Amino acid sequence: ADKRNEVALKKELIPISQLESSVLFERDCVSLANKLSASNTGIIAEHKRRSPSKSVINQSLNVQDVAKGYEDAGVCGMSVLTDGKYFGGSLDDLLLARAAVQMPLLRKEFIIDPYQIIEAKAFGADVILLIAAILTRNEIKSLSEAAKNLGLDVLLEIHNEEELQKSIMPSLDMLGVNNRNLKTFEVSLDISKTLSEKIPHDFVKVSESGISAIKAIKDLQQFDYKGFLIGENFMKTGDPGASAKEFIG
Ligand code: IGP
Repeated sequence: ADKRNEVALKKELIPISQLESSVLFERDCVSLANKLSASNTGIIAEHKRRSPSKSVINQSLNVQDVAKGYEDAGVCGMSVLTDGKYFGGSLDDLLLARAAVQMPLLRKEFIIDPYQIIEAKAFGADVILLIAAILTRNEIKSLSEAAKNLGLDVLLEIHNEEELQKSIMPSLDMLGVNNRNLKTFEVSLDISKTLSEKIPHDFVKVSESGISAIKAIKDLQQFDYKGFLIGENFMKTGDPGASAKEFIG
């Protein structure tokens, strides 16, 4: 509910007509789901300056360099946090990353309004995140369909079976299991392992958060995961691209 008020109160929104006439709005999106399906490593590397659980992670690097480093390392895609309040990100970060690389970009944001999806597309995203914990089934349906109509991929994030059952629908491309409990910040890869068999096979499975070793990826691949969303483990080093490269070989 907090987030809803924030979006509603946000001043000086760019008019939709202006977003829709931007150059990037015409760009053909690159499918992250397809890239993950075709990859042996499946890394989605995140740009994350700080977080509520860890406070400062890395405030000194610029987003273009991080994006280029990740792309050179051979990751499948990049997640760009655009939330300012909790993560210190912005839509400018997304735009700067877009100008630097060709790979699919995920707009990492608390999306609750179709306006944010139009914004995502106009600022260069290929994929949006929807979080089951903060949306009703009807909202997930209308938001995911709006994204599909713009050619964007949809990653739906869940943390338990109830959220999964509530969310299953054909307008989703990827199902992401967040290993971190957003309320307690507790992290366990067992969440991904337990939920894996409940997720229908037609969705590309992504494991999110708390991944800090190649061994963890190998384990999760046994549970049918194709994508691995990694932020802190790469961002906490001086050279996130080089850290990602170690995971890809
Ligand atoms: C990355 P980590 O532990 O590798 O830094 O996690 C990503 O999964 C995490 O940032 C995340 C997130 C979110 C952030 C997952 N879901 C929803 C904000 C909102």
